[in-house]
Amino acid sequence: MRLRFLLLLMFCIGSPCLGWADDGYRLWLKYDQLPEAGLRKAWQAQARSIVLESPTTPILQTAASELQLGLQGLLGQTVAVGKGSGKGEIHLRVAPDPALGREGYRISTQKNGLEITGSSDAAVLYGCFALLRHVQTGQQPNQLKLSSQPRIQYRLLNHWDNPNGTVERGYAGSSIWKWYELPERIDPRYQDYARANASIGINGVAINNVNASARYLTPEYLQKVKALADVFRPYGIRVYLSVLWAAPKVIGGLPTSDPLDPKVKQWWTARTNEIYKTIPDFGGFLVKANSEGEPGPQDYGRNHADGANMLAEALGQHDGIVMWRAFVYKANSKGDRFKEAYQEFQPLDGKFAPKVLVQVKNGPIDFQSREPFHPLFGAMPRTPLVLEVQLTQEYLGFATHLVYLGPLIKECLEADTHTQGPGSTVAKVVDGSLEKHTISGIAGVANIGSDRNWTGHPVGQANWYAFGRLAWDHTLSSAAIGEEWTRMTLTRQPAAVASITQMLNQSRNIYVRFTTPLGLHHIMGQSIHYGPEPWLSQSARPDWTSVYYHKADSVGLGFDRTERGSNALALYAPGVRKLWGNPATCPPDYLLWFHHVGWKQQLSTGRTLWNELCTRYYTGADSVLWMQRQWEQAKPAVDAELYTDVAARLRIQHREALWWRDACVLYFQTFSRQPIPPAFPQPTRPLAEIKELVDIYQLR
Ligand code: BDP
Repeated sequence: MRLRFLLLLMFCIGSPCLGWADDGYRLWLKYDQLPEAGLRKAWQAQARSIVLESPTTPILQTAASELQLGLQGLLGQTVAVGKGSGKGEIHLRVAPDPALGREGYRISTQKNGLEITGSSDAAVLYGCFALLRHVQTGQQPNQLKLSSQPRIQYRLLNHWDNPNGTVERGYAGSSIWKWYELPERIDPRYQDYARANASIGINGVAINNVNASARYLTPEYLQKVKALADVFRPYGIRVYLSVLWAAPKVIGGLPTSDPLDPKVKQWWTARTNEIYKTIPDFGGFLVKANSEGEPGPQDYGRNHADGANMLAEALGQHDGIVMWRAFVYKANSKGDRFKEAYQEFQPLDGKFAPKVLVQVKNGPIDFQSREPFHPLFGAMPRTPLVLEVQLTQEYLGFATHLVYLGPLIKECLEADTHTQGPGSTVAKVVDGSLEKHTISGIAGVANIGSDRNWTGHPVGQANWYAFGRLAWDHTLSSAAIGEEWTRMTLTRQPAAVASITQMLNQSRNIYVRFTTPLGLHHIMGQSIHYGPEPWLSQSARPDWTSVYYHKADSVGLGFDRTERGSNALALYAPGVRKLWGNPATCPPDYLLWFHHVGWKQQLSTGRTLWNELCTRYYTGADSVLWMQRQWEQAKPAVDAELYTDVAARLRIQHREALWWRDACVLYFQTFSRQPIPPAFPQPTRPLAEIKELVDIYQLR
C-alpha cells in the first residue's frame, strides 16, 4: 500500500498535467519532464554525464549543477557530474575564443558528446542555460551548432526597493530583500532569483531605489549587501548600489556634498575602497541627482559631469562604473518637459570620464505606454548611453493588466535616430557599435516582488524574460521571445501556444488604444498613475497635470512640438524631424505627441481625428474581450490555477478599459462637440460619475 502511494507520488511530481497547481514560482525554469517519449529518449542518450574540462570555479560549478538539475528534470534520468562514461557526455570547457568575446558561448556536437565552450566560466554558464532552453522548448538534439554572444556588456535590473521593504512603483508585494534578516539568514529565494537572471543573461543588479537612502553605504548595510553579492557571484551577477548624492552630509558628517570639495572626494574614495574590501567584484554606482527633489551637484553650482566624474575618480582602479541618470526636468511652467533632459545633458557630451555611462529612459517624458525615442540617443556620440526601460507597469495598468512589453522595448531599440544617416538605430547607439564605444549598458526597472509568482500578474514574468533576452541580443524578435517564454512557462501545445502568443503580441497596442491612442500621453490618475484623469488641471507642478500634455481645446487636440509650438522636434536629426514634423507623414501612433490636430482634420486612416479617437478607444476596449477569448482557447493546455488567475485579471482589465474609454471619450467630447460615431454604443454613465471613480481607486 505504502509503495503504491510512493509510486503514485513520484508519477505525479513528474507530471504537471495531473492538475497540480502551478503557483508560478519556478518562472520559465520549469524543468518538467518532456512529454514526448521519443524526444526524451533522443536527449537522454546525449546527456548521461557532465564533465568539467577546466579547473573548477564557483561559476563553473554553478554551470554544472544547473545543467544537471535542468536535465534531470527534463529527461527524467540521473545525470552525473564528474568523470564521463564515454557516451552521452556534455563537456564544459573554458577556452579563449576571441570570436565569442568574454561572455559568448558555443554549443556543438562532438565525437564523444556535446561540448559547451566559452572564454570565461560565465560564458559556459550562459551556454548551459541555452542548452536547457533548447531542450525545454522541444528542439531535436541532432548535430548542434549554436553560438551566441551578448551585444550589450552591462545588462542590469534596477530594483526600486527601499530599506523598509516597500518598492517604489512595485505591484508584486513587498521587496524580496529582507534587510532585517540579512546578513545572517539567506532566504533561498535569493538563489532562485539569481538563477532566473543568469538564465537570461542578466549580469548585474542595482538592488535599491534610485530615490536612495544613504543607509546602504553604512558598514552595517554593506555586510547585508555583501551577503547578497555572495549569493549572486556564482551566477555571474554583480551588485550595484544607487547612491544618495547627499550621503557625505547625511552619514559622513561633512558640512557639504560639493563634488569639488576635497573632503567630499576623500569621503567617497574611502567609502568606495571600503565597499571593494567587502565586495571585491562590486559593480558600481547608479545615481539619480537633481531630479524630482533629489539632491545633486547642482545644489553647489556644479553640473552632472562634475558629479559623475568625481564618483568615477573615487572608483579609481577598481573595476566599476558610474551610471548617471538623465531623468531630470526643472519646474518651468512655460517650458516643455520633453526638452529638459536633452538641454541639461547634451552640452555635457565629451565631458564625462571614461567610466561614466549616462542612463536614459526610452522616451523623453516618463515610461508612457508609447513614447517616441528619447532625443538624447544619437545626440551624445562621445558618451556611452544606457537604455533604461521599465518592466514594472507603473503607467501600464500595474499588475492587473496583461501587457507584454517585448514590442515596446523593441520599438525603441529599432527606432532610427538618423544621427549618422539612415540606420542609426537606438540599438546601435546603446550597444556602442554606432559611436564606437567599448562599454555599453541596458537597464530594466524590475517588476519583481515578494508575491509567490514574483511579478503579481503571471504574464509579468514574460516582461522580465523579454528584457533579459533583448539585453543579450536585441536582434531577436519580440514575437519569438514571447513564444519561447510561453513554451517554457505555460504550455507546449501548439494551438494554445499560437493563441497565447497572438494575445501577447497585440497586448501592448491594445493597452495603448484604450488608454492613450494616437500619441496622447500622461493623462493618467495623479500620483498613483493608474486609471484615467485627463481633466486633471491642478497639481504641484504644471507638468504633473494632464491638460499640460493633451492641450484639448475647441480647435483640436495634441501638443504642438513643431517650430510653431515648443519646437522639441528640433532636438531630433533632420531625417526624423522631416517625418514627424509633418502631420501628414507623422505615424498616427505619434501624432498627438507632436501636433495639435483639428477635431475634423482627416487623418491618413481616412477618418477625422475625432472619429479615429473614438474608434481606437472603442475597439481597444473591445479587444480586451478578444484577449479573453484567446486565453480561453488555451484553457485545456495550461495549469488550472494559473488559468483562473489570468482570466480574472483579464476581467478586471476589461472593466478598466471601459473606464478609460468612457472617461476619455466623454471628456474630450466636451471640447470636440461631436457625436460618438453611431457604430459604437453610447457610454451609459455620465462623466461626473466616472470622475468619482478616480477618487474611489485612489482612496482620496
Ligand atoms: C517616475 C516614477 C518615480 C520615479 C521616477 C524615476 O513615478 O516614482 O522615482 O520615475 O525614474 O516614473 O526616478
